[in-house]
Amino acid sequence: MPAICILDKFEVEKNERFLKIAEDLTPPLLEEMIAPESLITLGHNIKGEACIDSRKPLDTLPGLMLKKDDSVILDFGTHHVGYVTLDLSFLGSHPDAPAYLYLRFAQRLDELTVDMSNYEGWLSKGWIQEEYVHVDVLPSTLALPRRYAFRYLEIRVIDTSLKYGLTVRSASLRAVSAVKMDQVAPLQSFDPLLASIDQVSCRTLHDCMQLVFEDGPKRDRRMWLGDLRLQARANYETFRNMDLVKRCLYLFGGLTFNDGMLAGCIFLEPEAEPDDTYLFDYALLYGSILLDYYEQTNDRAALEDLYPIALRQIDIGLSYLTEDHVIPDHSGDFWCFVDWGDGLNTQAASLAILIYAIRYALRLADHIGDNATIRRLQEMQEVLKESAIRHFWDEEQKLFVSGAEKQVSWATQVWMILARVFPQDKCHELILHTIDVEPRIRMVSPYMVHHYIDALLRCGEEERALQEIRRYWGEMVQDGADTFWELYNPYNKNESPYGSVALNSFCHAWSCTPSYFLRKFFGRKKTEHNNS
Ligand code: RAM
Repeated sequence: MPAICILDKFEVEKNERFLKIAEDLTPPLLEEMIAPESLITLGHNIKGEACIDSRKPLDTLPGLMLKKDDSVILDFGTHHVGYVTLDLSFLGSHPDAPAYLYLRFAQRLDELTVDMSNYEGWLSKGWIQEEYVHVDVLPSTLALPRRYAFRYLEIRVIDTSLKYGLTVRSASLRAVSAVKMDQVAPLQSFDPLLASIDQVSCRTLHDCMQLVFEDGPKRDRRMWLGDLRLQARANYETFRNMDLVKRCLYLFGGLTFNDGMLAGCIFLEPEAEPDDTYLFDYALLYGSILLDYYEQTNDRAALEDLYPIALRQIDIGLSYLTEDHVIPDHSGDFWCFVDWGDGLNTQAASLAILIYAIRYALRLADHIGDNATIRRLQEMQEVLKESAIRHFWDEEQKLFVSGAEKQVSWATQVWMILARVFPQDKCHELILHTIDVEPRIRMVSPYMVHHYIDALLRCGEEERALQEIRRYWGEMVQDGADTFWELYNPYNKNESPYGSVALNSFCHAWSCTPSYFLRKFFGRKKTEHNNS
Protein backbone atom coordinates (compact mmCIF):
# COMPACT_ATOMS: atom_id res chain seq x y z
CA MET A 1 0.00 0.00 0.00
CA PRO A 2 1.48 3.40 -0.97
CA ALA A 3 2.64 5.36 2.07
CA ILE A 4 2.85 9.02 1.13
CA CYS A 5 1.89 12.32 2.65
CA ILE A 6 0.96 15.41 0.59
CA LEU A 7 -0.01 18.40 2.73
CA ASP A 8 -2.58 20.79 1.24
CA LYS A 9 -1.51 23.75 3.26
CA PHE A 10 2.27 23.80 3.29
CA GLU A 11 3.94 27.04 4.25
CA VAL A 12 7.66 26.75 4.80
CA GLU A 13 9.29 29.07 7.27
CA LYS A 14 13.02 29.44 6.71
CA ASN A 15 15.31 30.54 9.51
CA GLU A 16 18.17 32.02 7.49
CA ARG A 17 20.50 32.23 10.48
CA PHE A 18 20.06 28.53 11.22
CA LEU A 19 20.50 27.67 7.55
CA LYS A 20 23.72 29.67 7.42
CA ILE A 21 25.07 27.78 10.45
CA ALA A 22 24.18 24.52 8.67
CA GLU A 23 25.74 25.69 5.42
CA ASP A 24 29.00 26.65 7.14
CA LEU A 25 29.20 23.13 8.57
CA THR A 26 29.00 21.43 5.14
CA PRO A 27 31.65 18.71 5.33
CA PRO A 28 34.28 18.21 2.66
CA LEU A 29 33.69 14.85 1.00
CA LEU A 30 36.69 12.55 1.38
CA GLU A 31 37.55 10.59 -1.74
CA GLU A 32 39.14 7.20 -2.25
CA MET A 33 39.95 5.59 -5.60
CA ILE A 34 38.81 1.96 -5.72
CA ALA A 35 39.41 -0.62 -8.43
CA PRO A 36 37.31 -3.75 -8.84
CA GLU A 37 38.80 -6.81 -7.14
CA SER A 38 37.74 -9.46 -9.64
CA LEU A 39 35.33 -10.59 -12.34
CA ILE A 40 32.59 -12.96 -11.27
CA THR A 41 29.96 -15.23 -12.74
CA LEU A 42 26.73 -16.07 -10.96
CA GLY A 43 25.21 -19.36 -9.92
CA HIS A 44 22.64 -20.61 -7.43
CA ASN A 45 23.13 -22.38 -4.12
CA ILE A 46 20.98 -25.32 -2.96
CA LYS A 47 18.44 -22.89 -1.47
CA GLY A 48 18.07 -21.35 -4.93
CA GLU A 49 19.74 -18.11 -3.87
CA ALA A 50 22.18 -16.25 -6.11
CA CYS A 51 25.83 -16.95 -5.33
CA ILE A 52 29.24 -16.43 -6.90
CA ASP A 53 29.96 -19.34 -9.21
CA SER A 54 33.44 -18.39 -10.38
CA ARG A 55 35.99 -15.61 -10.09
CA LYS A 56 38.61 -14.39 -12.53
CA PRO A 57 41.44 -11.97 -11.78
CA LEU A 58 40.95 -8.37 -12.81
CA ASP A 59 43.79 -8.49 -15.31
CA THR A 60 41.65 -10.72 -17.56
CA LEU A 61 39.21 -7.83 -18.09
CA PRO A 62 41.00 -5.85 -20.86
CA GLY A 63 41.39 -8.98 -23.00
CA LEU A 64 37.67 -9.80 -23.05
CA MET A 65 35.89 -8.97 -26.29
CA LEU A 66 32.22 -8.32 -25.57
CA LYS A 67 29.79 -8.74 -28.44
CA LYS A 68 25.99 -8.55 -28.61
CA ASP A 69 24.37 -9.98 -25.40
CA ASP A 70 27.72 -10.63 -23.69
CA SER A 71 28.18 -9.35 -20.18
CA VAL A 72 30.73 -9.10 -17.45
CA ILE A 73 30.23 -8.55 -13.70
CA LEU A 74 32.80 -6.60 -11.72
CA ASP A 75 33.08 -7.13 -7.97
CA PHE A 76 34.39 -4.11 -6.05
CA GLY A 77 34.95 -6.22 -2.92
CA THR A 78 32.49 -4.50 -0.60
CA HIS A 79 29.80 -1.84 -0.67
CA HIS A 80 30.82 1.68 -1.74
CA VAL A 81 29.19 4.97 -2.64
CA GLY A 82 30.58 6.99 -5.50
CA TYR A 83 31.21 7.72 -9.15
CA VAL A 84 32.29 5.20 -11.78
CA THR A 85 34.52 5.69 -14.80
CA LEU A 86 35.00 3.10 -17.54
CA ASP A 87 37.86 3.18 -19.98
CA LEU A 88 36.41 1.59 -23.13
CA SER A 89 37.97 0.39 -26.36
CA PHE A 90 37.36 -2.17 -29.12
CA LEU A 91 38.77 -5.16 -30.94
CA GLY A 92 38.20 -5.80 -34.62
CA SER A 93 37.51 -3.32 -37.40
CA HIS A 94 36.94 0.35 -36.77
CA PRO A 95 33.57 0.66 -34.92
CA ASP A 96 30.88 1.25 -37.55
CA ALA A 97 27.99 1.60 -35.06
CA PRO A 98 27.63 2.90 -31.50
CA ALA A 99 28.27 0.50 -28.66
CA TYR A 100 24.95 0.21 -26.87
CA LEU A 101 25.35 -0.80 -23.22
CA TYR A 102 23.22 -1.73 -20.26
CA LEU A 103 24.84 -1.05 -16.89
CA ARG A 104 23.43 -2.36 -13.65
CA PHE A 105 24.70 -1.52 -10.17
CA ALA A 106 23.82 -3.92 -7.37
CA GLN A 107 24.23 -3.83 -3.61
CA ARG A 108 23.47 -7.56 -3.33
CA LEU A 109 24.06 -10.41 -5.75
CA ASP A 110 20.39 -11.31 -6.07
CA GLU A 111 19.60 -7.89 -7.60
CA LEU A 112 21.57 -9.10 -10.62
CA THR A 113 19.16 -11.96 -11.18
CA VAL A 114 15.94 -9.93 -11.17
CA ASP A 115 14.39 -8.62 -14.36
CA MET A 116 13.90 -5.00 -13.31
CA SER A 117 11.56 -4.27 -16.20
CA ASN A 118 8.88 -6.26 -14.36
CA TYR A 119 8.86 -3.89 -11.39
CA GLU A 120 5.32 -2.62 -10.72
CA GLY A 121 5.57 -1.30 -7.15
CA TRP A 122 4.43 2.12 -5.94
CA LEU A 123 7.86 3.74 -5.57
CA SER A 124 9.43 5.25 -8.68
CA LYS A 125 11.33 2.96 -11.05
CA GLY A 126 13.81 5.82 -11.20
CA TRP A 127 15.45 4.41 -8.08
CA ILE A 128 16.61 1.28 -9.89
CA GLN A 129 20.34 1.68 -10.43
CA GLU A 130 20.58 0.91 -14.14
CA GLU A 131 21.57 2.84 -17.25
CA TYR A 132 21.19 2.42 -21.00
CA VAL A 133 24.15 4.15 -22.64
CA HIS A 134 25.22 4.78 -26.24
CA VAL A 135 28.95 5.15 -26.79
CA ASP A 136 29.53 6.75 -30.20
CA VAL A 137 33.30 6.96 -30.18
CA LEU A 138 35.79 4.27 -29.22
CA PRO A 139 38.26 4.28 -27.56
CA SER A 140 36.78 6.66 -25.02
CA THR A 141 36.31 7.30 -21.33
CA LEU A 142 32.81 6.95 -19.97
CA ALA A 143 32.52 8.95 -16.74
CA LEU A 144 29.05 8.32 -15.34
CA PRO A 145 27.63 11.48 -13.80
CA ARG A 146 25.33 9.78 -11.29
CA ARG A 147 26.41 8.63 -7.81
CA TYR A 148 25.79 4.94 -7.15
CA ALA A 149 25.69 2.77 -4.02
CA PHE A 150 26.85 -0.71 -4.92
CA ARG A 151 29.31 -3.57 -4.73
CA TYR A 152 28.71 -5.22 -8.12
CA LEU A 153 28.61 -3.66 -11.58
CA GLU A 154 27.26 -5.60 -14.53
CA ILE A 155 28.22 -4.33 -17.98
CA ARG A 156 26.05 -5.92 -20.63
CA VAL A 157 26.47 -5.22 -24.32
CA ILE A 158 23.09 -4.79 -25.98
CA ASP A 159 24.84 -4.43 -29.32
CA THR A 160 28.06 -3.45 -31.08
CA SER A 161 28.12 -4.49 -34.75
CA LEU A 162 29.19 -7.47 -36.81
CA LYS A 163 32.60 -5.83 -37.33
CA TYR A 164 33.84 -5.10 -33.81
CA GLY A 165 33.55 -5.99 -30.12
CA LEU A 166 33.81 -3.83 -27.00
CA THR A 167 36.63 -4.07 -24.49
CA VAL A 168 36.82 -2.58 -21.01
CA ARG A 169 40.41 -1.51 -20.45
CA SER A 170 39.73 -0.52 -16.85
CA ALA A 171 37.03 0.46 -14.39
CA SER A 172 37.42 2.71 -11.40
CA LEU A 173 35.33 4.12 -8.62
CA ARG A 174 35.78 7.45 -6.84
CA ALA A 175 34.23 6.56 -3.49
CA VAL A 176 32.94 9.40 -1.30
CA SER A 177 32.00 9.86 2.33
CA ALA A 178 32.27 12.54 5.01
CA VAL A 179 34.40 10.12 7.08
CA LYS A 180 37.03 7.43 6.70
CA MET A 181 36.66 3.84 7.82
CA ASP A 182 40.09 3.80 9.46
CA GLN A 183 38.99 6.55 11.87
CA VAL A 184 37.29 3.85 13.92
CA ALA A 185 39.25 1.17 15.74
CA PRO A 186 37.78 -2.34 15.37
CA LEU A 187 35.54 -3.56 18.17
CA GLN A 188 37.47 -5.35 20.90
CA SER A 189 35.67 -8.66 20.91
CA PHE A 190 36.78 -12.25 20.63
CA ASP A 191 33.43 -13.14 19.16
CA PRO A 192 33.99 -13.06 15.38
CA LEU A 193 30.28 -12.67 14.68
CA LEU A 194 29.99 -9.58 16.88
CA ALA A 195 33.17 -8.17 15.35
CA SER A 196 31.66 -8.64 11.87
CA ILE A 197 28.33 -7.14 12.91
CA ASP A 198 30.16 -4.09 14.23
CA GLN A 199 32.26 -3.79 11.09
CA VAL A 200 29.20 -3.98 8.82
CA SER A 201 27.44 -1.40 11.02
CA CYS A 202 30.38 0.98 10.73
CA ARG A 203 30.48 0.57 6.96
CA THR A 204 26.74 1.18 6.77
CA LEU A 205 27.10 4.40 8.73
CA HIS A 206 30.19 5.44 6.78
CA ASP A 207 28.43 5.01 3.44
CA CYS A 208 25.38 6.98 4.67
CA MET A 209 27.51 9.87 6.00
CA GLN A 210 27.61 12.20 3.04
CA LEU A 211 26.77 15.93 2.99
CA VAL A 212 24.23 15.04 5.68
CA PHE A 213 23.34 11.78 7.39
CA GLU A 214 21.51 10.23 4.43
CA ASP A 215 18.98 7.48 5.03
CA GLY A 216 20.18 5.35 2.15
CA PRO A 217 22.74 6.27 -0.50
CA LYS A 218 20.79 4.25 -3.10
CA ARG A 219 17.31 5.35 -1.96
CA ASP A 220 15.97 7.84 -0.71
CA ARG A 221 19.28 9.77 -0.67
CA ARG A 222 17.88 12.36 1.75
CA MET A 223 17.79 13.01 5.45
CA TRP A 224 14.98 11.53 7.55
CA LEU A 225 14.57 12.62 11.16
CA GLY A 226 14.01 9.14 12.56
CA ASP A 227 17.09 7.78 10.81
CA LEU A 228 19.17 10.78 11.88
CA ARG A 229 18.44 10.04 15.54
CA LEU A 230 19.85 6.52 15.33
CA GLN A 231 22.77 7.48 13.08
CA ALA A 232 23.81 10.24 15.47
CA ARG A 233 23.81 7.75 18.34
CA ALA A 234 25.98 5.29 16.41
CA ASN A 235 28.23 8.17 15.30
CA TYR A 236 28.95 9.18 18.92
CA GLU A 237 30.37 5.69 19.53
CA THR A 238 32.31 5.52 16.26
CA PHE A 239 33.24 8.38 13.89
CA ARG A 240 32.33 11.15 16.35
CA ASN A 241 31.64 13.74 13.68
CA MET A 242 29.82 16.23 15.91
CA ASP A 243 29.64 18.94 13.26
CA LEU A 244 27.63 16.74 10.94
CA VAL A 245 25.02 16.13 13.65
CA LYS A 246 24.92 19.84 14.40
CA ARG A 247 24.49 20.68 10.71
CA CYS A 248 21.57 18.28 10.43
CA LEU A 249 19.87 19.60 13.58
CA TYR A 250 20.12 23.15 12.22
CA LEU A 251 18.87 22.10 8.78
CA PHE A 252 15.73 20.60 10.26
CA GLY A 253 15.35 23.51 12.68
CA GLY A 254 15.85 26.05 9.88
CA LEU A 255 13.14 24.57 7.66
CA THR A 256 9.93 24.27 9.66
CA PHE A 257 6.45 24.64 8.21
CA ASN A 258 2.87 25.40 9.24
CA ASP A 259 3.55 27.15 12.55
CA GLY A 260 6.64 25.26 13.53
CA MET A 261 6.17 21.66 12.40
CA LEU A 262 9.27 19.69 11.53
CA ALA A 263 9.36 17.79 8.26
CA GLY A 264 9.78 14.02 8.25
CA CYS A 265 12.66 14.51 5.83
CA ILE A 266 14.69 17.12 4.02
CA PHE A 267 15.95 17.28 0.45
CA LEU A 268 19.37 18.78 -0.12
CA GLU A 269 19.31 19.74 -3.79
CA PRO A 270 19.13 22.08 -5.60
CA GLU A 271 18.86 23.70 -2.18
CA ALA A 272 17.72 22.46 1.20
CA GLU A 273 13.91 22.08 1.30
CA PRO A 274 11.61 20.22 3.68
CA ASP A 275 9.39 17.52 2.24
CA ASP A 276 5.66 18.11 2.74
CA THR A 277 5.57 15.04 4.96
CA TYR A 278 4.79 15.24 8.65
CA LEU A 279 5.51 12.15 10.73
CA PHE A 280 4.15 12.52 14.25
CA ASP A 281 6.75 10.26 15.88
CA TYR A 282 9.76 11.54 13.95
CA ALA A 283 8.97 15.18 14.77
CA LEU A 284 8.57 14.37 18.47
CA LEU A 285 11.93 12.60 18.55
CA TYR A 286 13.85 15.75 17.49
CA GLY A 287 14.21 16.64 21.17
CA SER A 288 16.02 13.40 21.88
CA ILE A 289 18.51 14.08 19.06
CA LEU A 290 19.13 17.53 20.50
CA LEU A 291 19.57 16.22 24.04
CA ASP A 292 22.04 13.53 22.93
CA TYR A 293 23.97 16.13 20.96
CA TYR A 294 24.08 18.56 23.86
CA GLU A 295 25.17 15.90 26.32
CA GLN A 296 27.97 14.85 23.96
CA THR A 297 29.23 18.34 23.16
CA ASN A 298 28.03 20.87 25.75
CA ASP A 299 27.19 23.12 22.81
CA ARG A 300 25.12 25.60 24.78
CA ALA A 301 24.46 27.93 21.84
CA ALA A 302 22.93 25.10 19.84
CA LEU A 303 20.85 24.02 22.82
CA GLU A 304 19.47 27.52 23.26
CA ASP A 305 18.80 27.95 19.53
CA LEU A 306 17.05 24.65 19.04
CA TYR A 307 15.26 24.06 22.35
CA PRO A 308 12.18 26.07 21.23
CA ILE A 309 11.92 23.92 18.09
CA ALA A 310 12.02 20.71 20.15
CA LEU A 311 9.46 22.06 22.59
CA ARG A 312 7.18 23.19 19.77
CA GLN A 313 7.04 19.57 18.53
CA ILE A 314 5.78 18.45 21.93
CA ASP A 315 3.09 21.12 21.92
CA ILE A 316 2.04 20.16 18.39
CA GLY A 317 1.94 16.52 19.54
CA LEU A 318 -0.20 17.44 22.55
CA SER A 319 -2.59 19.37 20.31
CA TYR A 320 -3.68 16.06 18.72
CA LEU A 321 -4.93 14.66 22.04
CA THR A 322 -8.63 14.04 22.39
CA GLU A 323 -10.45 15.22 25.53
CA ASP A 324 -9.86 11.74 26.83
CA HIS A 325 -6.08 12.10 26.38
CA VAL A 326 -5.45 9.68 23.56
CA ILE A 327 -4.14 10.29 20.05
CA PRO A 328 -6.84 9.49 17.47
CA ASP A 329 -6.20 6.38 15.39
CA HIS A 330 -4.40 7.38 12.17
CA SER A 331 -3.31 3.82 11.35
CA GLY A 332 -3.27 3.19 7.63
CA ASP A 333 -2.15 6.77 6.91
CA PHE A 334 1.53 7.67 6.60
CA TRP A 335 1.28 9.80 9.73
CA CYS A 336 3.00 8.05 12.61
CA PHE A 337 5.68 5.75 11.25
CA VAL A 338 6.67 3.32 14.06
CA ASP A 339 7.57 0.49 11.64
CA TRP A 340 6.93 -0.80 8.16
CA GLY A 341 4.67 -3.82 8.07
CA ASP A 342 1.21 -4.25 6.74
CA GLY A 343 -1.61 -3.75 9.16
CA LEU A 344 0.34 -2.38 12.12
CA ASN A 345 -1.97 -0.30 14.32
CA THR A 346 0.01 2.68 15.63
CA GLN A 347 -2.52 4.36 17.93
CA ALA A 348 -1.17 3.10 21.25
CA ALA A 349 2.47 3.50 20.14
CA SER A 350 1.82 7.12 19.15
CA LEU A 351 0.73 7.95 22.69
CA ALA A 352 3.73 6.05 24.08
CA ILE A 353 6.11 7.98 21.80
CA LEU A 354 4.56 11.26 22.96
CA ILE A 355 5.21 10.25 26.59
CA TYR A 356 8.76 9.17 25.70
CA ALA A 357 9.42 12.48 23.91
CA ILE A 358 8.14 14.44 26.90
CA ARG A 359 10.80 12.75 29.06
CA TYR A 360 13.51 14.10 26.75
CA ALA A 361 11.87 17.52 26.61
CA LEU A 362 11.94 17.58 30.42
CA ARG A 363 15.66 16.91 30.41
CA LEU A 364 16.19 19.67 27.86
CA ALA A 365 14.05 22.04 29.94
CA ASP A 366 16.16 21.14 32.95
CA HIS A 367 19.38 22.10 31.11
CA ILE A 368 17.76 25.35 30.04
CA GLY A 369 16.29 26.02 33.49
CA ASP A 370 12.76 26.40 32.13
CA ASN A 371 10.85 25.60 35.31
CA ALA A 372 7.39 26.53 34.08
CA THR A 373 7.74 23.99 31.26
CA ILE A 374 9.06 21.36 33.65
CA ARG A 375 5.98 21.72 35.87
CA ARG A 376 3.57 21.69 32.94
CA LEU A 377 5.14 18.68 31.22
CA GLN A 378 5.59 16.66 34.40
CA GLU A 379 1.88 16.94 35.09
CA MET A 380 1.02 16.07 31.51
CA GLN A 381 3.33 13.06 31.54
CA GLU A 382 1.47 11.59 34.52
CA VAL A 383 -1.91 12.21 32.90
CA LEU A 384 -0.77 10.50 29.72
CA LYS A 385 0.74 7.48 31.48
CA GLU A 386 -2.49 6.98 33.33
CA SER A 387 -4.43 7.38 30.06
CA ALA A 388 -2.17 4.86 28.28
CA ILE A 389 -2.91 2.24 30.92
CA ARG A 390 -6.62 3.06 31.09
CA HIS A 391 -7.15 2.90 27.33
CA PHE A 392 -4.69 0.32 26.11
CA TRP A 393 -3.73 -2.10 28.91
CA ASP A 394 -5.55 -5.42 28.69
CA GLU A 395 -5.39 -6.98 32.13
CA GLU A 396 -6.56 -10.35 30.86
CA GLN A 397 -3.86 -10.73 28.20
CA LYS A 398 -1.34 -8.76 30.29
CA LEU A 399 -0.40 -6.86 27.13
CA PHE A 400 -1.11 -3.47 25.60
CA VAL A 401 -3.62 -3.42 22.75
CA SER A 402 -4.02 -0.78 20.07
CA GLY A 403 -6.89 0.72 18.08
CA ALA A 404 -10.53 -0.28 17.91
CA GLU A 405 -9.43 -3.74 16.74
CA LYS A 406 -7.44 -4.11 20.00
CA GLN A 407 -4.39 -5.26 18.10
CA VAL A 408 -1.46 -6.79 19.97
CA SER A 409 1.89 -6.02 18.37
CA TRP A 410 5.51 -6.11 19.43
CA ALA A 411 5.88 -2.42 18.57
CA THR A 412 3.18 -1.33 21.00
CA GLN A 413 4.73 -3.23 23.93
CA VAL A 414 8.21 -1.94 23.12
CA TRP A 415 7.16 1.71 22.97
CA MET A 416 5.11 1.44 26.16
CA ILE A 417 8.21 0.08 27.90
CA LEU A 418 10.39 2.86 26.48
CA ALA A 419 7.76 5.37 27.61
CA ARG A 420 8.14 3.91 31.14
CA VAL A 421 4.40 3.73 31.53
CA PHE A 422 4.97 1.06 34.21
CA PRO A 423 7.75 0.85 36.78
CA GLN A 424 10.84 -1.07 35.69
CA ASP A 425 9.93 -4.44 37.26
CA LYS A 426 6.55 -4.48 35.57
CA CYS A 427 8.13 -3.47 32.25
CA HIS A 428 10.48 -6.40 32.72
CA GLU A 429 7.53 -8.79 33.17
CA LEU A 430 5.90 -7.27 30.11
CA ILE A 431 8.89 -7.80 27.81
CA LEU A 432 9.31 -11.41 28.98
CA HIS A 433 5.60 -12.05 28.52
CA THR A 434 5.73 -10.50 25.02
CA ILE A 435 8.62 -12.79 24.08
CA ASP A 436 6.58 -15.71 25.38
CA VAL A 437 3.40 -14.79 23.55
CA GLU A 438 5.22 -13.81 20.32
CA PRO A 439 2.57 -11.44 18.96
CA ARG A 440 1.73 -12.15 15.35
CA ILE A 441 2.27 -8.51 14.34
CA ARG A 442 6.06 -8.58 14.23
CA MET A 443 8.81 -5.99 13.87
CA VAL A 444 10.15 -5.81 10.32
CA SER A 445 12.57 -2.89 10.16
CA PRO A 446 15.92 -2.64 11.93
CA TYR A 447 14.56 0.73 13.13
CA MET A 448 11.92 -1.04 15.21
CA VAL A 449 14.27 -3.83 16.27
CA HIS A 450 16.64 -1.12 17.53
CA HIS A 451 13.91 0.02 19.90
CA TYR A 452 13.28 -3.56 20.99
CA ILE A 453 16.97 -3.92 21.93
CA ASP A 454 16.72 -0.61 23.75
CA ALA A 455 13.68 -1.89 25.66
CA LEU A 456 15.51 -5.12 26.60
CA LEU A 457 18.39 -3.09 27.99
CA ARG A 458 15.98 -0.88 29.89
CA CYS A 459 14.56 -4.03 31.49
CA GLY A 460 18.01 -5.31 32.47
CA GLU A 461 17.93 -8.09 29.85
CA GLU A 462 21.48 -7.51 28.64
CA GLU A 463 22.27 -11.10 27.69
CA ARG A 464 19.09 -11.36 25.69
CA ALA A 465 19.76 -8.03 23.98
CA LEU A 466 23.12 -9.35 22.83
CA GLN A 467 21.53 -12.59 21.68
CA GLU A 468 18.96 -10.64 19.65
CA ILE A 469 21.69 -8.55 18.03
CA ARG A 470 23.44 -11.78 17.08
CA ARG A 471 20.22 -13.30 15.84
CA TYR A 472 18.87 -10.37 13.80
CA TRP A 473 21.90 -8.49 12.46
CA GLY A 474 24.04 -11.65 12.60
CA GLU A 475 21.63 -13.40 10.29
CA MET A 476 21.95 -10.55 7.80
CA VAL A 477 25.74 -10.96 7.95
CA GLN A 478 25.31 -14.68 7.36
CA ASP A 479 23.02 -13.85 4.45
CA GLY A 480 25.90 -11.93 2.91
CA ALA A 481 25.33 -8.31 4.02
CA ASP A 482 28.26 -5.96 3.37
CA THR A 483 26.12 -3.15 4.77
CA PHE A 484 22.90 -3.53 6.74
CA TRP A 485 19.54 -3.47 5.03
CA GLU A 486 16.54 -1.21 5.28
CA LEU A 487 14.23 -4.08 5.99
CA TYR A 488 14.82 -7.54 7.32
CA ASN A 489 12.10 -9.89 8.32
CA PRO A 490 13.72 -13.26 9.06
CA TYR A 491 10.26 -14.81 8.62
CA ASN A 492 9.84 -13.36 5.13
CA LYS A 493 13.15 -12.45 3.57
CA ASN A 494 11.51 -11.01 0.48
CA GLU A 495 9.37 -8.55 2.38
CA SER A 496 9.22 -5.08 0.87
CA PRO A 497 6.96 -2.12 1.67
CA TYR A 498 7.40 -1.00 -1.93
CA GLY A 499 5.99 -3.91 -3.92
CA SER A 500 9.38 -5.38 -4.82
CA VAL A 501 12.54 -6.13 -2.94
CA ALA A 502 14.40 -4.54 -5.89
CA LEU A 503 13.49 -1.15 -4.45
CA ASN A 504 14.65 -1.94 -0.90
CA SER A 505 17.79 -0.18 0.17
CA PHE A 506 20.61 -2.51 1.22
CA CYS A 507 22.73 0.11 2.92
CA HIS A 508 20.40 1.88 5.26
CA ALA A 509 21.03 4.38 8.01
CA TRP A 510 18.67 3.10 10.64
CA SER A 511 20.28 -0.35 10.50
CA CYS A 512 23.68 0.80 11.72
CA THR A 513 22.99 0.74 15.45
CA PRO A 514 24.62 -2.53 16.58
CA SER A 515 27.84 -0.47 16.81
CA TYR A 516 26.05 1.88 19.19
CA PHE A 517 24.84 -0.95 21.40
CA LEU A 518 28.00 -3.06 21.28
CA ARG A 519 30.35 -0.18 21.97
CA LYS A 520 28.20 1.67 24.51
CA PHE A 521 26.70 -1.14 26.54
CA PHE A 522 28.92 -4.19 26.07
CA GLY A 523 32.58 -4.02 26.98
CA ARG A 524 35.17 -6.59 26.08
CA LYS A 525 34.20 -8.87 29.00
CA LYS A 526 30.57 -9.26 28.01
CA THR A 527 31.16 -9.92 24.33
CA GLU A 528 33.81 -12.54 25.16
CA HIS A 529 31.58 -14.20 27.67
CA ASN A 530 28.75 -14.54 25.21
CA ASN A 531 30.87 -16.28 22.67
CA SER A 532 30.19 -19.63 24.33
C1 RAM B 1 11.58 5.21 4.03
C2 RAM B 1 13.02 5.19 4.35
C3 RAM B 1 13.44 6.08 5.50
C4 RAM B 1 12.40 6.10 6.58
C5 RAM B 1 11.06 6.44 6.04
C6 RAM B 1 9.96 6.50 7.07
O1 RAM B 1 11.33 6.05 2.98
O2 RAM B 1 13.33 3.87 4.61
O3 RAM B 1 14.65 5.64 6.01
O4 RAM B 1 12.76 6.93 7.62
O5 RAM B 1 10.71 5.46 5.10
